[in-house]
Amino acid sequence: MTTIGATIPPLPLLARPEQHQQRTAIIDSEGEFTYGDLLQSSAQVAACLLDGADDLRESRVAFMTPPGFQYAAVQWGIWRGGGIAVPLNISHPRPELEHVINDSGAETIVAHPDFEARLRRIAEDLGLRFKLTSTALSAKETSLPHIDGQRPAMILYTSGTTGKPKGVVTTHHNIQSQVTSLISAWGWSAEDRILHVLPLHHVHGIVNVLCCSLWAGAVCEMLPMFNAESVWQSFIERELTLFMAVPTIYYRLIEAWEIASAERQKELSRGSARLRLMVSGSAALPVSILEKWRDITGHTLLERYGMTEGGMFLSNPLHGERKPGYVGTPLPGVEARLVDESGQVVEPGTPGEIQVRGSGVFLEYWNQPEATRSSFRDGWFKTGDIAVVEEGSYRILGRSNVDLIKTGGEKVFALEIEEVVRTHPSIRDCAVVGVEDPEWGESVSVALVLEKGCPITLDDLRAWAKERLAVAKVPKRMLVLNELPRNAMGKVSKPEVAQLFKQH
Ligand code: MCA
Ligand code: AMP
Repeated sequence: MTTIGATIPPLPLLARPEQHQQRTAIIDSEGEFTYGDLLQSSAQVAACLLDGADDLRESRVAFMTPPGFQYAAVQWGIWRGGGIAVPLNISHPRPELEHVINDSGAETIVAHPDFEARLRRIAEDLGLRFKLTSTALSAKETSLPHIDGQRPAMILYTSGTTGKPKGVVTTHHNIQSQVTSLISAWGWSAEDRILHVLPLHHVHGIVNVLCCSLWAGAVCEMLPMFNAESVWQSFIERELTLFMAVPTIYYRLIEAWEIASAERQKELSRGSARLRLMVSGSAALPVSILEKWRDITGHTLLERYGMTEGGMFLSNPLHGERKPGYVGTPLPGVEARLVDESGQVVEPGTPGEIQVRGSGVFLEYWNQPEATRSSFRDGWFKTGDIAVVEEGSYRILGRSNVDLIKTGGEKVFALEIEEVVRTHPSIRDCAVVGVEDPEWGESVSVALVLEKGCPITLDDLRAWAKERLAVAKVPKRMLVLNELPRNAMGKVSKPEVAQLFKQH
């Protein structure tokens, strides 16, 4: 593709490619694309979405593409047209997709032809405008609106402590702050080349990897999905400098290294040692994984801590000691404090809830003013994570809500899963807990009380649940009980349920 003079937008993230039009921005399974290609294609997507209008005026556009150049072209096209980007999870079953599309009030769905069958149907049923990426990417360019950085840019769905996942709204300025903080903390430059293996509906994959890479003028090499062998092969074959992933991915990479021959192990280790930085986050990094990875690759993983509601908050240093089991100190542009239950800042060495503020912190939960209000105190965002500061570095101790589970880097809410599982005709009652797991961090585990004469296997339950719930929410372990353990108030005792799983 060649650039045919796309209008350069004033938003800093989208304007930066002007400096390196001819340089490679993205490499994916379909080929290599320059920053000029990205400017041109995103202008075409914007023109297609505008369809004669002068501004999308914050209309929500839900979109689904495989990881690759088209994802970035659509995301930027939505932004350049004045819309709000709502990325869809490619592995979601229909009910989860419908929740995101309905809740965000999306008026348009954009889909890569690979996903046409699933999404055209939903668009027709819900009466929404439907566009294929193949159509959008061949539209004729038009003039594009001026976009103010205060305008909402993106809605990402995240499980919270009530109900179904909530839409987290970030503005262009929020995203820019999240990006520039990491660019300076982790020393990004145009010389970087990052391997992208993460899903593109979370901050980790969208902001930390894709947007930072594009801001820096670096090269982002996108694999169609995570696969341990492909990642190791890329470490050997490609001239990579950066890699970022969740602990489960490092666990899988270690597993693959361990079953390789001694000769192959040496080759894999040499390949990975050439990178300049490897980062872990989205869930606690077990010290055992950090140590094993150091033995294999020579890299001490840089662990950092963040949240959909504000990007990255705390990080170990790029230069200097990375303390195993700790998530470091506030990133540039982030203020953090620990607070007790009465709202007082705790004494050093005392555990408290992490609260943060800064220009990267989100605008609001979409259409949920009460949830937005109650998640802030005096301008500080309440993360719900409990930590302690020791020798200047934060150590995460857990979460204030036991019903939030982190599995493979995905946050899921036990009560939401229970509500769905209870609708199974063979199930009278259930309780979902997260049980410590070396691969997944925590694994979603369900204790069931069955209707009389209605046996059910874990395979049956998983197959049934996969049609209704995101893969991460589908229970991995199951226990059948005569009744659920309850406390004196009659409330299900989750610690006792978790204990029963440990005993089994
Ligand atoms: C897949 N499965 C899962 C998960 N993912 N089960 C529990 N938790 C999960 N996260 C299911 C599959 O459906 C499959 O079921 C079985 O587990 C094994 O599938 P497999 O193909 O081996 O797994 P995978 O597809 O390779 O996925 C594992 C993964 C993936 C690569 C670790 O979960 C992943 O990409 N996680 C990263 C999520 C992430 O980016 N989180 C960031 C959000 P069956 O065997 O029945 O078919 S947090 C965030 O953004 C904040 C800001 C932050 O701090 O970063
Ligand atoms: P999400 O809401 O999916 O963005 O997940 C954010 C949550 O992931 C945080 O509130 C933490 O509970 C957890 N998290 C992210 N990074 C880390 C980390 N390095 N250590 C422990 N927990 C983490």
